[in-house]
Amino acid sequence: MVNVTVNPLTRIEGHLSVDTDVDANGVITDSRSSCLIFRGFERILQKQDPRDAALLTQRICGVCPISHGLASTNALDDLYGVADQVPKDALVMRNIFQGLNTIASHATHIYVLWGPDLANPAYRNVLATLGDTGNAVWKEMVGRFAPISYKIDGQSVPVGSSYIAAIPEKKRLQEAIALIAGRMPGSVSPYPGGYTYKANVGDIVKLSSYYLQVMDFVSKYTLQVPFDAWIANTYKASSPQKAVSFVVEHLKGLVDKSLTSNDFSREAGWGDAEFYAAFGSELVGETLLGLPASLKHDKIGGYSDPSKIAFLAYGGFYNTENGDGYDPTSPEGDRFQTSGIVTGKLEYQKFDSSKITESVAHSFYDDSKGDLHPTVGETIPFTDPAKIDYTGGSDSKYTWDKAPRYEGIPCEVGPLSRMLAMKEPLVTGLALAFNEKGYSAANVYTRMMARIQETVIIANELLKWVTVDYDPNGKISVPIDLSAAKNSQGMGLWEAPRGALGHWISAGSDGKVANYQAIVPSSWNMSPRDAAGVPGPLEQSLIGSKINAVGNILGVDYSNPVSIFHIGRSYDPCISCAVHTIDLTGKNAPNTLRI
Ligand code: NFE
Repeated sequence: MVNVTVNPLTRIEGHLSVDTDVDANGVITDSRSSCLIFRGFERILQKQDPRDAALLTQRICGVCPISHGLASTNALDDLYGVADQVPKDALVMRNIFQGLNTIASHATHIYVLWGPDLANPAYRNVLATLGDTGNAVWKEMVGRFAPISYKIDGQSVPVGSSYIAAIPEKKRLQEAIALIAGRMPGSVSPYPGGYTYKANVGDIVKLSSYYLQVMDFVSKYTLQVPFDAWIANTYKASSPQKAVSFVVEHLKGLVDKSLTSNDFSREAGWGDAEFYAAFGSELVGETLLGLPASLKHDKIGGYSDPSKIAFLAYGGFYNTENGDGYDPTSPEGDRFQTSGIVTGKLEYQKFDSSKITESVAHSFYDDSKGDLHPTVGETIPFTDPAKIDYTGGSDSKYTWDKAPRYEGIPCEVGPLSRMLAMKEPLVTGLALAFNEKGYSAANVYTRMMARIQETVIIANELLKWVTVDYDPNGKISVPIDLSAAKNSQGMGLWEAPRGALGHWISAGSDGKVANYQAIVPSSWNMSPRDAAGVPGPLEQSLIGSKINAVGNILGVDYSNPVSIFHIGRSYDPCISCAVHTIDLTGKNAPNTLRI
């Protein structure tokens, strides 16, 4: 057994250590996910004016401040008892605000954070089985995704084209957000009872122009078919099977073109042969696309035991067809992206927020009260350094992340869970196809496809929110009664780019914050073992995967565990969010952490 630790896992937000035990065949037999920063926002919020929570929680993270601002605003709408009165136009503005952030976050992740792994030198060896064509494919991957310039065969290849293109795209989207939110990050526009800025006709015209540029980027770098055709044949397809067939036929054409014509000069994106060559699972690569069997791999980032995992979505974006007001408990139908629980076997259940608990048995917190619902949750750092133990054993404490559970089950959250919960045809079709063949419905491939598909869907809805649903002459807020906060509670359920985000607030008899708990997407995905010893989603998805899984032909290279990179990054982790300080010693390696 060899211990392979990736610490820190880079190109994510914050400090995550991924620690694995790997056997002689390169198969991961055990894993630990350690979030090595502590930030203490939940404690900072105590005794504050509740209204400041929507501003302060945006400082949890510079990537998804809007999500924290809106989750907090939802909790405040509930606390002040005005959720059922928030005007429709304020809800539309909040949707536009979040939609722009989600697209910016996904574009950054796909092209700047995750994509560069496709330029890993290991792929040159994999693709060498395709001879000159394979080498050409690898050069294209480097040319597309490399974050630094490379030399290939003595020739310099500049920094990747899609990597470079995504950066100004993010800048443009940040500008669009600032247009309707004053600034980004750290906006003052989400406010209980509504939204503080009423976009005017000029803003709508400018937002439409930003939108057209986003569409151009998505069509050119991601889809390679006209946007409307993609929407009609996937998102609006009459069945999951039809959506999958459309994409498979599209891919076959691209694979044929790439592998036969040796034409790699296209400005292309994720629909390309190389993505599927690199990620050619038996289903997608070999069975559907006819790629060589040597490119098959068994499992990258899937779950071995479907009874120990579920997919959770709280529901994102208000359903503006419902008019004014919304339900803070997020029942199905209240949100554009519906709430729901999908089991590891793809069975659907209704979501019930009372079933959420957090365990801190293996986290650096006082665990004397056992598992707690977030309305009574605590964030009390433990004080016994002797308990620090990164082995993952039954008494070990190895992370600042807590372990959220739904009815005791670890849950994956994020685009894949959202697409499954809303029964989006393409992603549902892919998940069903994997499931039917005995593979985990969730893996690196379906996670990334879900993120791409969600970008397209939100871009589609964004235009409707901006040009159809929003009325610049409408009402943008209702007043709140500050005394209503006294001895009141609020729950804000929302969807951040990385998944289900919940804020829970309780105010005391003085109307000030008595308790505040945030359970964020990366708390779920990066969670450690719980009191029952069940590993979190990232930990489970690593166990059973090969560190050099791609193609089964890499051999075992402990020094370049490329699939740990792919799997870890496929969740788009954000540790700043998950733990909401830094280690007081300033040293973050596991065996040097002291408090
Ligand atoms: Ni810091 Fe966040 C998002 C939230 S984290 S990026 O999206 O909430 O998992």
